Amino acid sequence: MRTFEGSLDGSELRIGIVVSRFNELITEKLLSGAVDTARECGVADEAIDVVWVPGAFELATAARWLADSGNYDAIACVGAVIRGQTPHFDFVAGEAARGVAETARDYDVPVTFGVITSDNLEQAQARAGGTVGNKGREAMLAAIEMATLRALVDPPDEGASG
Ligand code: INI
Repeated sequence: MRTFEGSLDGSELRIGIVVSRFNELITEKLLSGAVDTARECGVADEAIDVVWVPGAFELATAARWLADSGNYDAIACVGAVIRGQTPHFDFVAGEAARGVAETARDYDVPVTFGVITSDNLEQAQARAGGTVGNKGREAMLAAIEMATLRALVDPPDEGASG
C-alpha cells in the first residue's frame, strides 16, 4: 500500500490569487490571510500574483485565465457573498462555487474556494480574520497542499528519455 499526502512546503510553488472587490472591507482581509499564509509556507514573493475582479461571480473567469496560462501550480479564489445584500445571493454564491469547481476540473490545476457565504456582515467578519478564522488562509493552505500532492502523484516527466 502507498499513501500520498501533500505538504505545506510552498517554496517551489507559483501561486495565483484571484480576489473580488465586492465587499472589499472583507475581501482585503481574506487576501491578507492568503498572502501571509503563502509567505509562511515559503512561497517566494515574486511567485505570488494577485488578480482583482469585480465580484465573486467573476472569480472563476479570471481563475480560468490563470489556469490556462500554465504559469501557476495552484490558484486560490477569495471573495465574500453576503445574503442580506442581494436577492441574487443564491445565484452569485452558487455560480461562484460551480465556476471555481469547473475550472479546477477542466484545467487540472488546484483551484481552491475561499469565498465566504454568510447571512450578514458580522458572520463575514468572523470568517475574515475574526473569531472563526480566515477563509483566505484556509484557501491558501488547501492550494499548497493540493499542489504539493499533485507533484507526488502526478510528477512532471523530468528526465524521461526519448
Ligand atoms: N458579488 C460579491 O462578490 N458579493 C456579493 O455579496 C454580491 N452581491 O451581494 O450582489 C456580489 N454581486 C456582484 C456579482 O458578483 C457580479 O460582480 C455582478 O453580478 C456582475 O457580474
